[in-house]
Amino acid sequence: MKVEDLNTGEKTTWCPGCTDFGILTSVKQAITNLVNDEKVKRENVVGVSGVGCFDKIYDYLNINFFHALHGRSLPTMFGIKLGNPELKVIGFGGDGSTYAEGMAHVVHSCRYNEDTTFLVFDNQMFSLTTGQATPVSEKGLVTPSTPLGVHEKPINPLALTLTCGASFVSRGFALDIPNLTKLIEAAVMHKGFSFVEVLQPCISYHNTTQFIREHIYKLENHNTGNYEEAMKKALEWDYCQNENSKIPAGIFYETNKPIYEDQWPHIKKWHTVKRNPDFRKILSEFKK
Ligand SMILES: Cc1ncc(C[n+]2csc(CCOP(=O)(O)OP(=O)(O)O)c2C)c(N)n1
Ligand code: SF4
Repeated sequence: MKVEDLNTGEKTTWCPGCTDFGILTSVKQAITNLVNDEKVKRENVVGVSGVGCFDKIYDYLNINFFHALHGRSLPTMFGIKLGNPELKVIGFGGDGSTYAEGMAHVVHSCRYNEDTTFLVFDNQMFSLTTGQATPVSEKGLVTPSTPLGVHEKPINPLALTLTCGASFVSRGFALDIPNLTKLIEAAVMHKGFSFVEVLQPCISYHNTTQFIREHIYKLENHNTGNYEEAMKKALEWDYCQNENSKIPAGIFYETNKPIYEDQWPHIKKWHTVKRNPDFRKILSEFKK
């Protein structure tokens, strides 16, 4: 399989130069590598996205795809996985929709540890709606929704997902395609809930490209099995733009623990059972 086989031919409507293109390229390369290495079957890959600039990836990626509601990628991914545990589910979210409207789902996907992969395109901004502050926007940021500046400290999604029990916690950068590709491959192959934060500067409303380039560094000699070390690294950057900020990238934490599907063996057979539901009867019950 070639990377180009994943093209859809759709015209892209992201702003020219948007760093979302870097994530799209990495996702395509990662899927191609996994399929060619026979680790994943292409027909078993299912993408899920919500609503935001990031979500347009479903138009540009030629795989099975479900376009869910704003902030609801995670429960949709969970439902697809439960419906057919043989599928490799890769979900996409924006920081706004994920940590504002959809926050509760983050907590529970980490707890359930279902075997899915979730990429958050983190531009610290609600970009599609022209640049309002999100729960990860830095303190003091002036936007149309925060004319006096953001008052609260940003949440730290890596510390949060670690706390909630995610078994794979990582951070990549949209403009570092080789490392992001490797990270996505590792996340997809990890058995359990894989959380991938992708720093994705929005060049139109919140251009942090230079800041991230200057402060990001690759995690090396880091013990990914050590929870305390992972938490220490997660807290190293507070999502604000300080001169002395250090932004670690790579796999922070990876551990094996029971996945949701394995605790309920009977669900593994659900998708093989032939059902013939009487939809008229079901609908009539709701009309009562
Ligand atoms: C429940 C609900 N709330 C708000 C919106 C409006 N809305 C659509 S896209 C969007 C911004 C998305 O921001 P984010 O998830 O960070 O993705 P980005 O556009 O930055 O990629 C908002 C607020 C909506 N569609 N549905
Ligand atoms: S608004 Fe920002 S995130 Fe959206 S397409 Fe343009 S540059 Fe990309």
